[in-house]
Amino acid sequence: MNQQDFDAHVLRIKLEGYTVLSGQLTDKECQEAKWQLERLADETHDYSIGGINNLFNKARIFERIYQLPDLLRVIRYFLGEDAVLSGAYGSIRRPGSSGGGLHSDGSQTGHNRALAEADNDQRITSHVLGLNVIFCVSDFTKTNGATYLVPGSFQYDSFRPPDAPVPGQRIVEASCGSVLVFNFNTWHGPSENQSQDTRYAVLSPWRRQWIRPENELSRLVAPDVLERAGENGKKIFGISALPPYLEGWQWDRASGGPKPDWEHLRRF
Ligand SMILES: O=C(O)CCC(=O)C(=O)O
Repeated sequence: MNQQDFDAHVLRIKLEGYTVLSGQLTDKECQEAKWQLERLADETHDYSIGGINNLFNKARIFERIYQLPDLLRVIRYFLGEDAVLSGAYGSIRRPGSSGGGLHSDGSQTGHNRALAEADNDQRITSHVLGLNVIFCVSDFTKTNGATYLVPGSFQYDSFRPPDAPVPGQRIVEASCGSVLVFNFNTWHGPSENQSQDTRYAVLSPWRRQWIRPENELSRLVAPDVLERAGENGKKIFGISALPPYLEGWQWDRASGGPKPDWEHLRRF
């Protein structure tokens, strides 16, 4: 991505709360991802978002979600060099799937989980604390259940969206292989699938390293997956962000564990 394109994506996220990076996955990769999502759904018989989770551990194709330099550049611009992946979910929306309500993220483990009484129902909007990254594994169209969102809503300080339809809400259309990136304070949701086609996606939320992730990926990531991710993986899976459970001088921050002399104190 050249500097001009990068600047345009950054500006869109700053102004509207979202952007679309096209051509991040090839058609062949999308086909493989679809096939793997169907396989996993068959195995678990669970089509809910929680049903197909931690995808990077389940097929090599899903390791691509944190290997794309243009995407990482945008994520790290907003969330810092040590931004962490917070989950990797599969989403299969069959013809006839009803739409989901507008919501913002961060309400399970993040900054919107339990606002304090003194917050007066106002969420933090001054900085980008998290980005949701949705891989369009099939085309996202006006009728097949594509994500809809309210541009600019990330700036609105109320945690609760007004009743739908909210003025300005729009369905994001994007071709297969594109990635929708949005500030997780942006009100969004899946739209109704009125088409004859299934909509496939991979949802991969990212957070600042000091925000609790949706899943403790530093513990969940499989050793071979982490190994393949190399040095970058320690940041992405939050390993270098782990708070020490030993004294600071006994702790190796980069590897998220005891220094060699204190290996016998490692907790598993
Ligand atoms: O599946 C979609 O289009 C939206 C997903 C969503 O609402 C979320 O990730 O919070």
